[in-house]
Amino acid sequence: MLVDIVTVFPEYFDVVNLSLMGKARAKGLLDIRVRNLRDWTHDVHHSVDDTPVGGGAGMVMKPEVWGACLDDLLAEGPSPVLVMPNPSAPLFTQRQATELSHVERLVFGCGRYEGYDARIPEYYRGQGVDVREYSIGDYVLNGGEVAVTAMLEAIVRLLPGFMGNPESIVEESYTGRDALLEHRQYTKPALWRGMAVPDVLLGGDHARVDRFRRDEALRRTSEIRPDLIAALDCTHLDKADRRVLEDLGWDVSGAHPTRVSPEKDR
Ligand code: JDH
Repeated sequence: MLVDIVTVFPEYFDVVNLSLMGKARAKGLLDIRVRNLRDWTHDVHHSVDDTPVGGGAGMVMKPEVWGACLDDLLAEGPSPVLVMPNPSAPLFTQRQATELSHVERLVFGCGRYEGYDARIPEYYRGQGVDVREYSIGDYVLNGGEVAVTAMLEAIVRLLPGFMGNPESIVEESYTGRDALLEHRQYTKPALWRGMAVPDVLLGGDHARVDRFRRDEALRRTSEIRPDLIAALDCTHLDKADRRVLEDLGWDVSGAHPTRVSPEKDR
């Protein structure tokens, strides 16, 4: 996979040389090129931003500099997917990570200030480029760099041959048949500071262990992420699953689980 990252803080991406991403690069699975957006400026101040048209606080990234940069990058290699983090875009999820792990080339554009001129993604879409704007979560960052780092790590760990993953490890939480939070995990010792590991996990009965973990996953997901329960396909639930969910106040007779009664009534 070939990755270009455009940023006004290229040093920020020294992090991609470390740890697992560094290993993927060393293995030849990944080639990351970090570009300084200011290299495409022509004025003495190397400015990349200007005041917002229509007024308002802060500055907005100018389209001309981005245009010059992206034209050059697009002319270079295979046609990429262009990813631009944006706090007001749809959420980046495991689905997007999986999808993007299959592309040959990615170009990430990191905005700063109050964001970038809206015509940048619009222009490249008009040129036939697959442009994706995503947010990594409902909190405010100062720019796209942290978002690109998170997206890239989520994508790169899915590459075949990365982390010793055989063909795909795509069957993980948030994708696949059941998108549940995981059960809690324990290691030795069985008793630590007076706190015991659940007995069933020490018993060696694999069927009981599996059921215990599945029940816990359902209970914890219902409590912490009821949205994930509501998105489950009921046809994928076994008898024991249905019982657990019904005990937790879900109706599992439809296509997807629904709350039997509002939370406040239970
Ligand atoms: C890219 C610049 C800084 C900060 C205005 C927007 C209230 C606009 N999950 C994520 N959070 N933040 C980003 C992100 C932030 C960025 C850029 C991504 C480029 N910035 C910036 C504040 C605003 N703000 C949210 N509204 C609810 C007003 C830009 C991100 C991602 N991905």
